[in-house]
Amino acid sequence: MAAKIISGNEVSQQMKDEMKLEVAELKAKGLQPCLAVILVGEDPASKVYVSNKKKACEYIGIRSLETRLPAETTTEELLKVVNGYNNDPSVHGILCQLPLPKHIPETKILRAIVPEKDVDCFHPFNVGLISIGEVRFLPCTPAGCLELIKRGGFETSGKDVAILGRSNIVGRPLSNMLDQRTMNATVFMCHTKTKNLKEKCAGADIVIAAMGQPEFVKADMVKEGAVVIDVGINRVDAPGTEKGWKLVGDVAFDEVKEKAAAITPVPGGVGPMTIAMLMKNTLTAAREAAGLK
Ligand code: BQF
Repeated sequence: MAAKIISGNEVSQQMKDEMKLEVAELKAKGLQPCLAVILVGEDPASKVYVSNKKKACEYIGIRSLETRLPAETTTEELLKVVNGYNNDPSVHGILCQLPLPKHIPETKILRAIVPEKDVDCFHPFNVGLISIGEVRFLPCTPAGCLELIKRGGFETSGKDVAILGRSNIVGRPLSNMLDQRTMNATVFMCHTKTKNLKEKCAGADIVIAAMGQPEFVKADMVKEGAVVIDVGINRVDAPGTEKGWKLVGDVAFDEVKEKAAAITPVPGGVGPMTIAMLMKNTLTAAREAAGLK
């Protein structure tokens, strides 16, 4: 049985169309949602991500502001920019594109964004809210994974979920969300020191691969009929192609798709959903700032 391919391109497009209508309503009430993006340095992938975010804002009708700073920017200079946006009431969401240059402490910057505008949901206060099941902002990539499961027509309740990777950005918040009473999944977190990882994955109803290893998850690690969500974005050599490289996920797509009930592609899977969820958080921030709902 070949798997259903859950398209993040399609689902995110649908969400963006829904949000477009919502923004039109907010504008009619005199509210113009606004997202501020800070990019430090010249990382080419980061530039693409920032441009994806700006394009999504434009499509939906969210105003977007951008501050580009050189790689040599000091922590103090960056904090000034963050504070400027913190204190600007017309700005509802603020994000600082990661990764930051090595001399800038990420945690210090992420904690400087006021929690009310923390649309990436990286501030420890918002992370804490997630872990106690109080939802304001949703961490974008984890929420994107869950939305793909839901809109793909699959349940989490009573399911065993294997999460590969324990990053603060994906694996950890996902596990915090999935075992809440709203989702009712049983989670096992897998990482480099996990024993019998293959067997643990192969026992799961849902596998979420987020460890950043190209095509790590093979068919023998996946149960027949499982749902497989691929968070990985790895650039690998592809001799003979135009660019000389291609993007692959953390899942060996071609073999796993023959065994799974559903699988997300890379690109066009979780990636575009991350952007859609960021837009959703920005609307939440704007609504809450205006005292709506
Ligand atoms: C797609 C990100 C690692 C580190 C920092 C669409 C994106 C990616 C892929 C995108 C990501 C990854 C983002 C696709 C934002 C997701 O078509 O498959 C969109 O823009 N992302 C980021 O801002 O920072 C990252 C991954």
